[in-house]
Amino acid sequence: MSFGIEFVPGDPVLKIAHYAKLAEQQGFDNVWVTDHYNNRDVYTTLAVLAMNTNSIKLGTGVTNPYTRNAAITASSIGSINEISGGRAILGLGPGDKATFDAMGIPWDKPLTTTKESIEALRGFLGGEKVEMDGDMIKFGGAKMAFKTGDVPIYMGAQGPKMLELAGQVADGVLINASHPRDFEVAMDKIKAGADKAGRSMDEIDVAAYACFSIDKDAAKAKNAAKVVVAFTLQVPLTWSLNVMELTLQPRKT
Ligand code: F42
Repeated sequence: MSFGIEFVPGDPVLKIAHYAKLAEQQGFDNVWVTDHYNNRDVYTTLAVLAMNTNSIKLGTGVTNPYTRNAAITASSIGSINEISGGRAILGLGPGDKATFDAMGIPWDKPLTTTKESIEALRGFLGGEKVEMDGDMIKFGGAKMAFKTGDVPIYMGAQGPKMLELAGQVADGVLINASHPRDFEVAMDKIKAGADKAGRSMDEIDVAAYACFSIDKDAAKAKNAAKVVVAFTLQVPLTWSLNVMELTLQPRKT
């Protein structure tokens, strides 16, 4: 089993770099940085983390296909992969309606948009010229002008269809839940997707993205976590605490 930790760049980037260094020293395998328009930029943060760490993997945890075109995402994560010496992971999820309403961006067909974006991203990260005429995503022959490397793509998913899609197309899944029963149900959905696509579950790194909270005072720690759990149950709008991820499957990356 391996461990990761998520940081929200609501904190200054250099503070997160310090925490990421500590996480690396303590043996964590992954650092994930969230992507919300109202926090520090995810790729700027990951670039600073790349320069301040040596071995820990660095992921968007997660970015979305609405605020960033897939070609821009490929360029950004490819740059992080280059700077970090091949340590990048691309976490992608559709985000949530409330956030995009606030930004004036239509949040249509999140599942289809995620699916088609991953298809385009696989092309870009594989060095292909991407021509696509999907329902939501279209490309007329775009191509990266540098080698991004074959960055693994993880999906943020909780819904049954999203989990099934992850089983079909993703290298990993970040499941934002805490109860063991949630993960049992989720694993069944992921497996159904994997079966449909003729994939083995060994090809998919499944991570429990569970909230944790630490304080010398147990009541204070619990209260701080309640806020995050409430948001997660309602809409994952903003996460003010760190999230720990542990893999439920043997890790491939
Ligand atoms: N969101 C962020 O904005 N920033 C983050 O940093 C972030 C981190 C993160 C980490 C882990 C994680 O698991 C999620 C994270 N999220 C973050 C949230 C993430 O972006 C997604 O919003 C979330 O994981 C997706 O939630 P969900 O799996 O419940 O999917 C939603 C979209 C849903 O409704 N799914 C349905 C389902 O059954 O799975 C499918 C809906 C569907 O089929 N829609 C059709 C379609 O084509 O899209 C259209 C149907 C119609 O009637 O039009």
